[in-house]
Amino acid sequence: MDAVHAKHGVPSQLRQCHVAFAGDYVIEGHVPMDAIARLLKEKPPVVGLVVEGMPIGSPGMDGPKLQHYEVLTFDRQGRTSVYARK
Ligand SMILES: [Cu+2]
Repeated sequence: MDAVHAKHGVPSQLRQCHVAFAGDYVIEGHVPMDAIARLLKEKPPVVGLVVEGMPIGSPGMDGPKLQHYEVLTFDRQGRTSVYARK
């Protein structure tokens, strides 16, 4: 996994348990589809999107109590910015 992350420019502190690719973007962690669709439409100059941790209520993380979480964009330097709040 580390090699995959390094190859695609994902800063080490943002690496999650799941990684996916959408177009030229890296999707780290449990990122919802609507955020990915928006990313592919808007094409911001970032490496990709990340959801840190494993929030309950994010895709693939069903649970009794929804947890609010943020979808962040990130760049190669590890700078993040909030892209969506869930
Ligand atoms: Cu996970």
